[in-house]
Amino acid sequence: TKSLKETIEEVIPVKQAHLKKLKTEYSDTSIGDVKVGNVIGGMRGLRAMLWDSSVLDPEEGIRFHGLSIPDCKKALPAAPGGKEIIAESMLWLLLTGQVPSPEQTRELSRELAQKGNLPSSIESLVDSLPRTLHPMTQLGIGVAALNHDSSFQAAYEKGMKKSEYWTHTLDDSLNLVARLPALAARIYRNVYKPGAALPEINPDLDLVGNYTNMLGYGDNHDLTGIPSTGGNASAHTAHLVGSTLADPYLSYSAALFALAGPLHGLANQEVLRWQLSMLKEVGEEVSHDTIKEYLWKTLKSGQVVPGYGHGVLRNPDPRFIALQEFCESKPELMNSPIIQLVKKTYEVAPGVLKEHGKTKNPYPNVDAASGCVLYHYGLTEFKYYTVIFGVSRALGCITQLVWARALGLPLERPKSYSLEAIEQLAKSG
Ligand code: FAM
Repeated sequence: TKSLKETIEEVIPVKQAHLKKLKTEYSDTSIGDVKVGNVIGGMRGLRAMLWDSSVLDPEEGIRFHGLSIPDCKKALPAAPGGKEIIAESMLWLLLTGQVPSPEQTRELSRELAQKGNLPSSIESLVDSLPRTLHPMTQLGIGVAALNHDSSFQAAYEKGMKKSEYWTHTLDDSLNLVARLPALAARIYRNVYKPGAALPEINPDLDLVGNYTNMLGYGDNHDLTGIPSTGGNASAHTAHLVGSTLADPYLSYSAALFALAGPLHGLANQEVLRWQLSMLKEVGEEVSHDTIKEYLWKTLKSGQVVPGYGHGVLRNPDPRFIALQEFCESKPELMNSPIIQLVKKTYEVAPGVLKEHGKTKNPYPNVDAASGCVLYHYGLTEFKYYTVIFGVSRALGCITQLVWARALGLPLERPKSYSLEAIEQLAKSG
């Protein structure tokens, strides 16, 4: 069976030829207008970014190389003893566009486990951070510092050829993904369980199994996340920083700091805070009416309803639906008051948000449910939730970094204009 690197190597000439065709045949063809609304509206709707491994459709949600999340669940090898997609098979699909065999997936698990230990200098660095520093800040610092051993940076200093960029980017990227569980688990231990022993990486476990084991939850794949990719703030940040030829560690640490914003990844922490304060206020006997009242209270106080709305999607997020289905398949989850509350809120919130009339998408996004599942499993430290999101999201971001280097994509540099200049352009255009 072919290794991951050999499989990518085979796909590269096909993709390079495709890019060349686009360049020669269509470089001057327009695929959309730029409206003033796009420029002052955070570039929403602008068709301005090449991201090969996934496409987000406003109606049906994300597809990875053409496969929807339900397709992926059917096609991709599952985690040992479970039904959920194993992270390694998703990583393989993202990087190659191909579904791996169970053997290839296992081999990748072994490779990642073998590379998973943190260098001792990084352990000391993370251990020296104050416990009160937000875990996301700690994760970003740790990931950036891993570039101490960047293969890309070392090869660049020696003067590598452009055609070799992708192999070093792949090496760094796999090292990064491999080390994230140990780094993220160490941060959890330091902040919430100081002095507790930290299990070693187990070479027989897969990436998520090792992560949950080091967090102290055994080999529990129920805590697995689904990675997401595309033009969202964190993925875009990784792409932008990577385009400067910063190595994958620096690029992904920048992405993590974008993910740490409350309108983005921090929303899962915010959802739980919000749902728990609802539970406290209305008691456990919640009804649709009391939830409605609480939703209006949030909106009238000028706050957003966390976990609802999306920059692109215009339907319930399929990742939210997948999590709902996952909860429905487990009776103990369906009995959990917090999961019941998420479900009931979903039955009411779209109606309230439609009546409120501001958000273009009144439906839940992935964060409406993810934190609540973790809470149910006993991981009650909200500030840590975005770290878990940051571990799973790496798969999508590093994939694009490898492909950007394999395709020789250039430095990103959109043209910016002042208010005055935009008005002049609008008047003359
Ligand atoms: N509750 C109340 N108002 C909302 C809202 C919500 N959940 N979502 C959007 N709006 C408002 C928004 O603030 C804006 O108001 P103004 O015109 O006063 O500025 C208006 O509706 C139009 O916004 P939009 O075009 O529908 O959404 P955007 O593309 O600007 O923003 C989000 C998208 C995700 C930032 C926004 O929906 C939001 O703030 N949601 C709550 C926070 C959240 O759940 N974020 C997580 C997103 C998730 F996908 C992720 O990144 N992990």
